[in-house]
Amino acid sequence: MTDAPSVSAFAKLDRTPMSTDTLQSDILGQIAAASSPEALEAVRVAAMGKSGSVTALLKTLGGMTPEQRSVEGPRLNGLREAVTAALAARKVELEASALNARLAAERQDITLPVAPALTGSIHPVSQVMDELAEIFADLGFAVATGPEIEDDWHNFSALNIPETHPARAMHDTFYMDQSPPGTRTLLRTHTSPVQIRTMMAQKPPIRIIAPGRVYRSDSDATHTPMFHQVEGLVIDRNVTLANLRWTLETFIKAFFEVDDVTLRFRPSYFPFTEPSVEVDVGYSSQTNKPAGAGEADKWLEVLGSGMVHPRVIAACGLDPDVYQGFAFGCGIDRLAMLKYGMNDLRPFFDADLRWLKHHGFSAFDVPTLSGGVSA
Ligand code: 2U9
Repeated sequence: MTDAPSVSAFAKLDRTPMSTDTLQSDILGQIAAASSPEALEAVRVAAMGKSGSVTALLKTLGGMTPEQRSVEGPRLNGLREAVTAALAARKVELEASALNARLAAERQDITLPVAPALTGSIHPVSQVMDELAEIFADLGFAVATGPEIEDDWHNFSALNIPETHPARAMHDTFYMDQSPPGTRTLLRTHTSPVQIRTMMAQKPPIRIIAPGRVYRSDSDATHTPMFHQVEGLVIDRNVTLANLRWTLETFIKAFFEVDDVTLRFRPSYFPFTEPSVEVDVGYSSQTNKPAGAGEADKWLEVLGSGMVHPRVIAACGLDPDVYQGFAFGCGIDRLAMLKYGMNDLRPFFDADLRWLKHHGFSAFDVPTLSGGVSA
């Protein structure tokens, strides 16, 4: 049963054209005077709500004669539209002034000196980078760096990844321009171009690690579009897979600070190494740390590696019959997660002080091998 007002209800409202105009200007005045979203909502309910003044008038249309309706319909709809538009416009104004008030209240002068309570800590990624540099320095490796904006050739072609190679698609590359393949610039997808540049600029023996930011178009709990990698390269005469194995074993023991760590070397494939080897670490779900044969109950992949492909050595202008080498690569963020028991990659880049307070390191905690790298 509907309760459409009758003509008499319409009559009872004693509506004249003047009273509609008065009502409209009265409501518009109330809207303009509303100084908060709550006050505006009260005006809206009083006018347009179920028992609102405008709603009551609109209901009278149902009881009118066609002649009355043809006159009153457009007038009342005009009233409704004017009130609706004024409500929407005032809402936008109130929201904008609330935002401005909040921005003014929360204004920070970033040129002021940092308050003692906010003094920073070392980010876990920086801590791990320092630990890596310390461990590899002890093994005779220098730290090498290079540009983050690279070209096709240094990022792909020199690494035996030709234009048609599926690895180019696999890397989800961020290209910087639309130039033809071969001359395009891109955000480096790995730190390998640093090793290419080093091989082209220095004579062997070469022993370097290349830590730094890399970029791939990928995002979920374990992937971020920017992440950190460390890669290592050794080039000399008479370098063998045994040298690779010893180096990685020594590194992993020092990094995880576990002497009897168990490692598994699995055959794999990368275009830039042949043979290629992936390295898994035995892990204890009890301690959430790498463990010896007795306690480890699962394998976790930590590294990719292999003997540098002869074509890569030749691309850098060296004779692959004289020089060989090994290379390895791993995600620094992943190393930090494994070592310090974090399970989500995204907070690494949120700049959340609570997370940093929990996981950060004191600036005085400089990693040293003698003190234990993370002591
Ligand atoms: C040169 C020659 C060879 C570097 C290597 C890997 C294997 C590898 C991935 C691990 C996880 C990258 O962060 S990740 O996605 N890397 O598995 N990287 S060998 O090989 C090179 C590099 C440079 C001149």
